[in-house]
Amino acid sequence: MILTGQLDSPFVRRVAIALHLYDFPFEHNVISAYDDFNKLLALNPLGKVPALQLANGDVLADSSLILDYLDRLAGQDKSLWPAPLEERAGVLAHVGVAVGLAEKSVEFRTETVRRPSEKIDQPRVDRILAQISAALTWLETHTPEEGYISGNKLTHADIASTVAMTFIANKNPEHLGEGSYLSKLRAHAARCESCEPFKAAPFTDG
Ligand SMILES: N[C@@H](CCC(=O)N[C@@H](CS)C(=O)NCC(=O)O)C(=O)O
Repeated sequence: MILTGQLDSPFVRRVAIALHLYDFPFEHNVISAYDDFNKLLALNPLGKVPALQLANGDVLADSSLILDYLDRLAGQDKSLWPAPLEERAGVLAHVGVAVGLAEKSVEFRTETVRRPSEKIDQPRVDRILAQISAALTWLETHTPEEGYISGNKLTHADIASTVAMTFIANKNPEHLGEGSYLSKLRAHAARCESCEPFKAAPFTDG
C-alpha cells in the first residue's frame, strides 16, 4: 500500500498512525496537496490527501473511508472500533466531532493564511472560530482524566482527537487558550503522542 500526503495533514496522520497500529507495512509518498497539485490530481481526481493506493491499483480517498477499509482488512482482533454497539456509537460521536474539528481548523487556515487580507470574509471566519471553540469544549467534556476515551483500549476516537489537537497546537496554538482550559484534552493528546505508533508518524510541518 502507498499512502500519499504529508504528515502536517491531520487526515493523512490519522491514516498513518492507524497503519502502524494495525501493523500494515506501507510506502509513504510525501507530496504536498498544494505544491504538487498536478501529481495529486493524477492520483486522486479530487486533488486531496490522504490517498491510499492498494496493491490492485485502486485508490481510496478520504481518511474515514480509508480507515473503514483498513479496519475491515485488519480483522476484529485488531479493529480500532469497539464491537459493542453502544460503545461504538460513543466512539463514532467522538470521531465525528474530532474530525470535524480538524476540518474546521484546516478551513480556518484556508480562509485566513491562504487569502489576501482584503478577501477575508470575517463573518465566515468568526463562524469557523465559534465551531472550533464549541468542538474543543465538547471534546474536553468527553475526555477522561486518564486512559483512553473509550476505557482501556485505544480507538479511532483517541487518534482523531490527538491529530486534531496536535495540528492546532502547531498551527494556531491561540485557539487552545491557556492555563487549565482544555487540560484533559491536552493531557490526553500528550499521552497518545508518547505512544510508539504516534511517534512513528509524527506531525511534520510541510
Ligand atoms: N474529509 C477529508 C479531508 C481531507 C482534506 O481536507 N485534506 C486537505 C489537506 S489537510 C487537502 O487535501 N486539501 C486540498 C484541497 O482541498 O484542495 C478526509 O478526511 O480525508
